[in-house]
Amino acid sequence: VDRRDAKLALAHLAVAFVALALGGFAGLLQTLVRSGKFELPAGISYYTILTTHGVLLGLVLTTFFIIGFQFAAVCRTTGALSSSSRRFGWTGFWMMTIGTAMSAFFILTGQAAVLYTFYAPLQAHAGFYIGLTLVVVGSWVSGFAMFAHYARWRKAHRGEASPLLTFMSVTNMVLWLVCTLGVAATVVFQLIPWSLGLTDRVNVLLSRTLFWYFGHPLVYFWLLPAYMVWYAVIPKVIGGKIFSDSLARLAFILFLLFSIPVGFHHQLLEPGISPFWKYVQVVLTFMVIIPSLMTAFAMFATFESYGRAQGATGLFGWWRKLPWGDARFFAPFVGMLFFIPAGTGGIINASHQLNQVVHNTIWVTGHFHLTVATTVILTFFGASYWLIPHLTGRVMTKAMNRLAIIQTIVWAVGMTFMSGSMHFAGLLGAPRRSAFSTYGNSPQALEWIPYQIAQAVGGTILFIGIILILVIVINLAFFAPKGETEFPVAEAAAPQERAALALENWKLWIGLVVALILIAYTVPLIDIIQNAPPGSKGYKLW
Ligand code: HAS
Repeated sequence: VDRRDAKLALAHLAVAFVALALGGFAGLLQTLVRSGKFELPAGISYYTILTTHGVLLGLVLTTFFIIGFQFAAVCRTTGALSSSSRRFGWTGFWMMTIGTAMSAFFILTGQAAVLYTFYAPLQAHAGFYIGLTLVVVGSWVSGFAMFAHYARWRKAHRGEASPLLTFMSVTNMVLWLVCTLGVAATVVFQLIPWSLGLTDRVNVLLSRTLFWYFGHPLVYFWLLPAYMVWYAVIPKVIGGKIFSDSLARLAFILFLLFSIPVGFHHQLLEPGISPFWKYVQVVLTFMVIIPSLMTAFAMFATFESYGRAQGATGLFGWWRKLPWGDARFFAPFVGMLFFIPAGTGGIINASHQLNQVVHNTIWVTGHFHLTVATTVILTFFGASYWLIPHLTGRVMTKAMNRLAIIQTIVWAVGMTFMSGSMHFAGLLGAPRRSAFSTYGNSPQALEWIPYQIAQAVGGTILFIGIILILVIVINLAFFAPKGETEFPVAEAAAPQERAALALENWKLWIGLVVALILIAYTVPLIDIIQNAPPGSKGYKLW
């Protein structure tokens, strides 16, 4: 990656890891509060801490890491950015950073205890929403920088399919652009005027629906960069090849098509949406599981083909050929393993009837700590082990590699305790998003306490994991020996098939995305607007 583009990518990663440090500390405090053994000092509210945690880790860490990683991936595979694209990239970065600082100020001063989903009728200070708007608009500016770069490359390479990592980054940015339109609409047209006092009431169902139009594809915006590493980088790290370039591209296009028109599976218990449209979106949710199953298949195929090429025999002989001592492989692999129960949990959530058992319980918190906070984040950590030294012109030492293996194990153990006990407590009815309470010593609530203590144990182990990753990242950025580290990109096992070109027919795919969104959302949105009750005046927790 060109030195100037490396700086841009590094700036994004730096903000991401600062967010990890602060958000991780807030997470530790939360699990301690919920154990019932600790109280926050100086009247700090549990919800201030919970909002800090969710916004910094769920929204800031992810968005900054992903945009930084994608800039690096695009430049690695299609060359340096033009000076105007780079300028746009920096403009986007500063808009996002200023927006984050603004929102963080209002959260930390207790004026935005609205959690990371900022559902109405909870109301925050207008500055919080304006800060978030800057983050989203900044990410669009960066997205346009990437699109312009991609368009320039395509013009110069007519009739060729773009390199896999560039294609994947562009697909993920298109997904982001289309889905953030929903959150931008609710923030700009509903929440900002309402929090400024320009409108008196807010249509709660409309704002939640627009949020989830964005909120579900958001989770795939997090997942797809992890899949980029699995498909295009891991085969190279282990010494193998990409099982199928076209399969990988098709999986990404399926995510683009099916990840947006499914927001209702977060609103299955919400009145005001007809069961028919919930059913339609549940069916579409089951469609979006398919590209993950394709990915599982492709990963097994990659590992097995590599193992057999190394002489492995039998059904699982390949297992012994994998490079277990290499943290660049080990961390993402543990992420893959955790995705098996994590994805199964997602399928349970999406099953309309089972959702009634788990909705709004801490099971859901357990689910997303397995998905984003294990599968995705361990893959991001694994990527950092080559990406940061590649960008800073350094090499990872053996000692740091060993520490990274320990970090992965610590994370896996901490998360097994924390997320495992969240799943069990959820099945016993423990609500999510609540501070410690025995609910008047009700026998039901007393049953949850041992699980809450297990969560605090897991949370503490995870916090040790955060300290370890920060030590490694700081070492890789500033202290590791100077040298050259490769940005590993694998070759496809078979030469690119013709399908790759068809999968870059954006008019077709974006047209289909729009059609699916219109089918899934037009009638329900008309219903929500036409049958709207007077709306809520809102509640402030400050
Ligand atoms: Fe989810 C709630 C359904 C995936 C994140 N989800 C959430 C929330 C978050 C989140 C943050 O239908 C909470 C939002 C809130 O605050 O309210 N989710 C799904 C489904 C999937 C799914 C069907 N979720 C994710 C991913 C996330 C994420 C990915 C983040 C990155 N989720 C739901 C539903 C709710 C929900 C409902 C609402 C619940 C409620 O009521 O509030 C699917 O995409 C999952 C498909 C995945 C698989 C797994 C494939 C396995 C692979 C690994 C292969 C392993 C290998 C290694 C190769 C089918 C690819 C193996 C080696 C060996 C040796 C074994």
